[in-house]
Amino acid sequence: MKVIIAQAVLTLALCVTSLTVGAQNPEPCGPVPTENQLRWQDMEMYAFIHYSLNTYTDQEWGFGNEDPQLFNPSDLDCRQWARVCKQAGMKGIIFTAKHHCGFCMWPSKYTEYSVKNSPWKNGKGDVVRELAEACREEGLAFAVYLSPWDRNHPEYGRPAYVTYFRNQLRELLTEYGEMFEVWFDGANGGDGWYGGANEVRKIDRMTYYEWPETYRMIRELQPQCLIWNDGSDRGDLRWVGTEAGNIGETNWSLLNKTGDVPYEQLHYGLENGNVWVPGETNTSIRPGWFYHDTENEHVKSLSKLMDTYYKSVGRNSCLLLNFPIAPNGRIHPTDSLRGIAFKKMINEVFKTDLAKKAKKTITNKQYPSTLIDLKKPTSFNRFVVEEDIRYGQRVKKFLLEAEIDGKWQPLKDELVVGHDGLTTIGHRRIVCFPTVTATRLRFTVLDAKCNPIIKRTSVYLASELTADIPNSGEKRSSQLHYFFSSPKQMFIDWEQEQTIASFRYLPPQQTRDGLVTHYSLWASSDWQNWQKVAQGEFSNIVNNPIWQTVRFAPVKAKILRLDAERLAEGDRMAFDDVEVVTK
Ligand code: FUL
Repeated sequence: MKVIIAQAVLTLALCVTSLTVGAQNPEPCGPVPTENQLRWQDMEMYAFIHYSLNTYTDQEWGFGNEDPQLFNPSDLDCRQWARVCKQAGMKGIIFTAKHHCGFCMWPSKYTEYSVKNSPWKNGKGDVVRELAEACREEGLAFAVYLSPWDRNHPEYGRPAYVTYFRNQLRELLTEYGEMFEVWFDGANGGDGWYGGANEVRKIDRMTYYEWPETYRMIRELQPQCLIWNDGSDRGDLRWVGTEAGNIGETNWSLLNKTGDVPYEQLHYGLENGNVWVPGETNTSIRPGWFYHDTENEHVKSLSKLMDTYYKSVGRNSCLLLNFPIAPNGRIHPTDSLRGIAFKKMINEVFKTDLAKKAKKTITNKQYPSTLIDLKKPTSFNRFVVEEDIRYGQRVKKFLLEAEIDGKWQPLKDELVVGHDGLTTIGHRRIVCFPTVTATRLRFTVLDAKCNPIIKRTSVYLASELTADIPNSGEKRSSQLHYFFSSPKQMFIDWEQEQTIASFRYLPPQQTRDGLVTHYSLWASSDWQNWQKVAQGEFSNIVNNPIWQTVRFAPVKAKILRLDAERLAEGDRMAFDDVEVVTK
């Protein structure tokens, strides 16, 4: 074994000489990735698929009492999902085998709340199996999302549920072939149906699920499988603290093995952390995770997807991109076309490395540096650099310069605000900047934890994306007259009676303070008599603060009142915008 390692190190030292700046140091520099994590990093992009009863109730979080009879797709086709994902450049699929509502997309022998009690295929269907097989046929890796929070199960919150959860996981890990990842969502809003109890159940997310025991079982049953977990015990991958589709420009693949992980560490990692836990950037191709007809116009634009790519894969992360399934059982054509266009655009941008034949000269005077001579004036706007992370993540700060009209000019990352953005590198860093024309450019490592081991420097010219479809409409648009009578009660009034059929709420985008998670809506025409028109929760609003739409039976009224029943934080309701659809 020792000999093999020594040979590997020697080979590395020889083949990276021309691209390595600084003295060779194949000794690991701090924590290093496992084989599984290295394989994961190479996947770069893989898909999420959200599909459950929510698809038929137009919800993001089911309460747990939704009727299995609602699950009856006319045209469910897992092969279509797999084909679309493959053509969109995804290397695998993570499927919501069970979302928070508890409904199982496979006929689990541990519950009646599953596809086996739905009309689809007369209760003989198994979505997990169909998808696992479709993935194998397309050469895609397969994985499952199994929500620890279960709003259906009567025992949720008690020890018996943990056994149930583990039994389900064992079922999935033993009967559906190899999985590359298991996804344990940390979301928990407390309330649920819970077998009819209809109450709030609080758990201690650090201890309740007994993760060490579950991890042991996963490692034993599927040693290649990665564990994603955003609560308590450290898994192999971490959440990045947002569902907007970006990770920090500074992104260390490290955390500490124990202790809390605040937002900054999720997003930026921890420079001197003692364990390798890289960030996986998850986002949806639409505003929500589940399919909603109202979002058909808000599928992410190509430029938004490219921006997401640069801010995930281009920042030492992998991209987990969600494709929701429409009620007919297929990925909607808008999403599939956009996904495929996205992959084509990535191929287009990274087709020709303009520095492939360049002369690269490495110097190590004050700082280790690579001079890239392109031999003739060349236009470019993307720079790609990679460290050999098998030996740890090292670079803390670098400088990129182009020689324009005889003068060295610094280039900065145009996707970063406030500083030049040239900090960590890791597996891959893509620096985007406005097009420059130059013959020579220079890459210099200004600060590193150990001698840097750089395995790639490349230069590209991306075409500009101009004609684009506007994204998700998350901007202020309201012309309504609204005012407050208390910090938790908002009124919207009109001169005359209106027929009102829906209300929309855009939560504050930069803070959780005042964000409404539970609401009731009331209508009146005389300020005296109020009719309740809707009540509920804005599911997942904390992690994904997008427009929330509440539809109700049309009502004639002069005033609409929003009561904030519960706030995520603070005691004063906040909003970025509200909208009311009147007829
Ligand atoms: C969140 C969940 O609450 C959402 O519904 C979705 O599954 C997303 C990927 O993770 O935390």
